[in-house]
Amino acid sequence: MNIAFGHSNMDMDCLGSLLLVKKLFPDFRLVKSNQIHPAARKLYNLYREYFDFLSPAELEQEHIEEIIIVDTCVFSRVKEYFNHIKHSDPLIRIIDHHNLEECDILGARAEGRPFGANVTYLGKLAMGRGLSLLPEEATIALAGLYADTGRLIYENVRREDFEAAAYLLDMGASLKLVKSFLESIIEDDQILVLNQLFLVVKTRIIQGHAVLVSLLELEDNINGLNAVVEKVMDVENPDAYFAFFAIPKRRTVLLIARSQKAKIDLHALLQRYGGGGHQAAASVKITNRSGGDFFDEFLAYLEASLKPATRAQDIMTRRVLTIRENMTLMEASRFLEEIDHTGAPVLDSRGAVSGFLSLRDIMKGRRASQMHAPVKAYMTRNVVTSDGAITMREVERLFYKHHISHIPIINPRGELLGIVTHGDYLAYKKHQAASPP
Ligand SMILES: [Mn+2]
Repeated sequence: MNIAFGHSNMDMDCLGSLLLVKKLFPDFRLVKSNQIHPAARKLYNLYREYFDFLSPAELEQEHIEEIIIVDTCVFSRVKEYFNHIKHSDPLIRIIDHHNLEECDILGARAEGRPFGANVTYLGKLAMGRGLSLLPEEATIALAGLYADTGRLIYENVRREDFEAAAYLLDMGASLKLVKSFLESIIEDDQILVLNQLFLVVKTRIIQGHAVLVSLLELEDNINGLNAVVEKVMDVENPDAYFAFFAIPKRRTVLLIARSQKAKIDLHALLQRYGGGGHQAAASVKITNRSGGDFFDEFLAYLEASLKPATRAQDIMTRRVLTIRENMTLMEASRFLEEIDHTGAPVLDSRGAVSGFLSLRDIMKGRRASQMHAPVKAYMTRNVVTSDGAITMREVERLFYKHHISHIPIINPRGELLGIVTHGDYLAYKKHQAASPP
């Protein structure tokens, strides 16, 4: 017999991969993990007949010739199946999108590419063979692809993920159904906790970062708390969120943390307490401590260990080309054209910022045939300036609030130190984002 299985606690990418294996290699039977990830249970329950799964216990009497393992290459994550494989020396083929160097399954032949989803590699194989899928099969596979790529927006996404998604859509995948499977908050107790969290979350500014924190007491563990924390994160959009759940009955405190900034490395932070995960998502369970006690200690630890947030002075352009108040509009216009800028700060005779002149201001002068008038007659006088210590959040707020694209950064004497433009801000945003797990 030939069999295929994925990692324990099967998620949607794992299920989607298995379904494509069944289509690509019809002489392989799929084996079901004893555990299905809470986020994948709805999909599994509605489509279980499309998998025609064996249970691991059904392998006991079988002689296994070949095995395909999907979505993992780590032995501990497939141990539950091997415990039931007897009197066999199977060939093992691994199809995985994780780091194949971590593979510790002896004698296995590993293949795969670092695509956002494992479904993508198998989807590309199916495309290559001109294989047709039923709309239901395409829906299952696309749900897996979307789940692992955050709907094609995570940084792990490659062009192949889009190609495989396009193929699955061609095969009739239903985006409406996929969307419903991706909804992670489905249980009543999740919704209850979600509402409670919105009442207790607080934003603290720690080393310039907007850090959301909450401490909530729960009667007992509930499933899918991660999804609830992520929902709050989505709505509140802090730099990081530390959600503490105290469960007195079990004498435990659970800390679930999420970060949107590369500077806040949760895996590193939580290691001190024996927890971990990824840079952007990590958790830890503490026993025999009260919630309030651990909460206070952890916040003090954050205060002492977070790296300071990026400030305007860290990203500003320092060599700023400026215009003097007594230049004529004509001279200023030629100057802007020469330096290829749409505007520049204007300095008075003492070198302090007194205004800002943009191409639009010059247009007004041109229409009034006043190109020989001094700049100070047409410049914008109420310039929004700032000191260099403002955070990126404040920079963003100033751009939107005042509809401006430049923020001159000045010292207390009004002298120009630099300027923050949309370009500076976007370059920062592009590189500071935290990588998803
Ligand atoms: Mn995966």
